[in-house]
Amino acid sequence: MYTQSFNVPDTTEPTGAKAPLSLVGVVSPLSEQDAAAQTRFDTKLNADQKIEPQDWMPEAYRKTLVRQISQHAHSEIVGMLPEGNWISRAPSLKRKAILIAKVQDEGGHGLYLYSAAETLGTSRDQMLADLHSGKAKYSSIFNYPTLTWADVGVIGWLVDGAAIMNQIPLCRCSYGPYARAMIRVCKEESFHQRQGYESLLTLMRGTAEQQAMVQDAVNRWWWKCLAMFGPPDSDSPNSVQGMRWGIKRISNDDLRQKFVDATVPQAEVLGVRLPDPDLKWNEARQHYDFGAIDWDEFWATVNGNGPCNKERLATRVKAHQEGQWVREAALAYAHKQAQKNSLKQEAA
Ligand code: BYC
Repeated sequence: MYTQSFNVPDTTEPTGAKAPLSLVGVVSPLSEQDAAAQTRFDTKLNADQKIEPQDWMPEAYRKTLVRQISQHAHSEIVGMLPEGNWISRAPSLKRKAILIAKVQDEGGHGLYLYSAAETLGTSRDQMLADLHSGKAKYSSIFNYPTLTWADVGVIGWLVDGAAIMNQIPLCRCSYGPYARAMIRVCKEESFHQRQGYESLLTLMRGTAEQQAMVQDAVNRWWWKCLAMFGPPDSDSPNSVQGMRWGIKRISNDDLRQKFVDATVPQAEVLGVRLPDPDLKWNEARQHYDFGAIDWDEFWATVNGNGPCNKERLATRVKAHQEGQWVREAALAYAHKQAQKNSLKQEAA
């Protein structure tokens, strides 16, 4: 997918920062040229051009991208689990087909993102090992249980809605492979959000019990979705540098506000109440004011102590172990094909 990562770099580019692993050893580092390389990097960023895998980049920029993209990839594949739980219990064939397709899309997003992270010189094995050992983070939102069918609709409407709000600016991220992966991810997420909303509209046109089920799900997910955007800007250690590098384009608090402003009218159409007594339109700010988020709960969840953290990780590790034979079979097949091809070439 990201074949540009295999381009041979310009040998005059110094490697003050590490080159992708596949290129290490090809270029001799010339430290006196580091400043010139940094200037070229800065010039590209200032001109809003993309940094590509073969370009020189500061080591901290590479590390930040590996951190964010791998966390994002992990969120996609762990995000398959809460919804996957409902595939066998979807209320109709149509809903089951939609849910299977959505969960499969999330797996695909994980694959694009792992591929994008690999262009930075890390390996998929390393990223997965970090996820499985609990060293790597993934989105807090996937550590809560999906108790009823309405949760599946609410995840589509609110969780995917929050995800899109955060991910659209990432299509303009300064790192080319990440930005390009996000364009496709956002198109699919937008479909996911609409299907969630449509499923909730159907429930809201149903019985009083179905309506109460939707309201209960909204009550449980609303605050978790607001926290999903990350800590307040004043407590966000990575934001300033991330924004300077053009990785992050809009701050955590500004995205959260955009999400609230966009969601309130959707809730009105749906006929649900957002569970916040402080939620009200502020004429002076031209935005909705909203209440305080429970950051202690957020950090407890991020640090492994949410209601489903252990269950999610155990399921991921089990799925990985059970897939070992598939990976081995694919490698054995690739090896056989390579041998066949080289025999053919020798004979020709
Ligand atoms: N959960 O300085 P900050 C999806 C961490 S996929 C856990 O603001 P940054 C979907 C943060 O990593 C959704 N941890 O960081 C999938 C940092 O820790 P480290 C995932 C969080 O990077 C399937 C620390 O808190 N989306 O929606 O500038 C089905 C300080 O934060 C969270 C992405 O990953 C959190 N919610 O900003 C349905 C998008 N928030 O790494 C839906 C890409 C913060 O220093 N990522 N932390 O140890 C981003 O845009 C940014 O990384 C974040 C955080 C806005 C998440």
